[in-house]
Amino acid sequence: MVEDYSTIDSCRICDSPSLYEFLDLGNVPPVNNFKETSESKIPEYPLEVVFCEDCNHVQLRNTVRRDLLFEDYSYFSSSSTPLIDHFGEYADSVENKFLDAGDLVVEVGSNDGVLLRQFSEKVRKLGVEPAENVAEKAREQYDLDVCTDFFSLDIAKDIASNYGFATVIAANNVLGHVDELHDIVAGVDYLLQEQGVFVVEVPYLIDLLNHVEFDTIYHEHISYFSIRPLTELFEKFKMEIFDVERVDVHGGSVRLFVQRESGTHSITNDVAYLSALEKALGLNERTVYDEFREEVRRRRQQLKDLLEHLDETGHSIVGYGAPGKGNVLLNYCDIGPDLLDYIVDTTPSKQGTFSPGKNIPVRPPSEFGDPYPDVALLLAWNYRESILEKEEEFRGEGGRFLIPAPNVDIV
Ligand code: DWN
Repeated sequence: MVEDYSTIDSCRICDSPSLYEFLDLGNVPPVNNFKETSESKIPEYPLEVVFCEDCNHVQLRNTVRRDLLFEDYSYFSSSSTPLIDHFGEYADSVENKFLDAGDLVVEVGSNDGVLLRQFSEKVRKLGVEPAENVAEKAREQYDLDVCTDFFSLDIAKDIASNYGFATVIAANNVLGHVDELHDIVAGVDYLLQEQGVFVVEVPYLIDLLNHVEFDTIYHEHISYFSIRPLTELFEKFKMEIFDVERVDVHGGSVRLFVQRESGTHSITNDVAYLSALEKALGLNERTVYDEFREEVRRRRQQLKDLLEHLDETGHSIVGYGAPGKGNVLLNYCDIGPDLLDYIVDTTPSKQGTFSPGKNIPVRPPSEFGDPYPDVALLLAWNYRESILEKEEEFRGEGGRFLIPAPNVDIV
């Protein structure tokens, strides 16, 4: 029988056996496996986080089989308007910096085409997306060329023979989802032109730790990146990070620009600044991770106490947004249908389903104001500004958002 998950005994980047476990979030269901009925049970898997004492890479101890997580995927990037704007800026910036007419840009993990469709028609575009249901949306709605598969060295060879070599390869919120990091970078190394650029956007470990973003830790996210271990990973392929930008998306991310060591882009100071910041904050020592664990436990107690008090004092409470991370928060903090009447979400494929683990019904946004609840737990806290603006009437009528991160708050 094929096991649902495997367990590492060495670091995915440097192969060191010195892995220090600092956080255990218990057994959690795959957070994007929304269910058709409240009765259907889905398996839960351990969620333990380890820190490599040699290259400092933070990663999950267990790897859930990727077909269980990504084959029929419920996450569509374009369901979040702020993300459409974010990737519009990204496409403009990358095209202006690195692409000429006729160049090939390949996106690994292209989802529903939220980025690719925003490059101009002057460049050739190819998506690689393993979830057929999501890839189909990119093809049908935006006429994009998408290869339905998990990117790898073998896929890179197929692409090179059919489309040529890429001037830019992009991978956004993807590298963290990959168990075989060396194989995906080997694929990039093969497919990238000699002077090509690999653009990688990933949530940033410093923001995760500083804002106690424990809910972003789940089985899809195998790795939690910082500059130092990524530098070591790319060095193995004679590649280097030559620039980095911090971007305000998904709780705080970094956008890395990577070239071959023979590349002509000069290395900016920002790469060294962030490496120095990581060392100054102690990301190379156990203490910061032990402190994070204690902060997570404190956050769990704060949220549970506040929600139970609001419930006991007669307040109606719903969840706002059904992000994957929301299901980590609900399961780890034991927040169920006794506290939340329902969750609203803009993603059609999530509406009418039940949240994995806690079986809270997910409904369309139209039900939010019919009637308004007293309190909305903002599970999609990373879109705080746009959601508070959108729900001005709710707040004007006395409704309040309970914000779980970066600090517990009511606004
Ligand atoms: O890596 C990943 C991150 C980047 O995106 C994937 N593994 C899965 C996904 O994680 P997530 O589900 O936590 O992502 P979001 O983008 O924070 O999800 C937001 C959810 O909230 C979506 O389901 C859409 C919904 N939403 C809403 O209902 N009303 C979003 C906005 C902006 C809204 O106004």
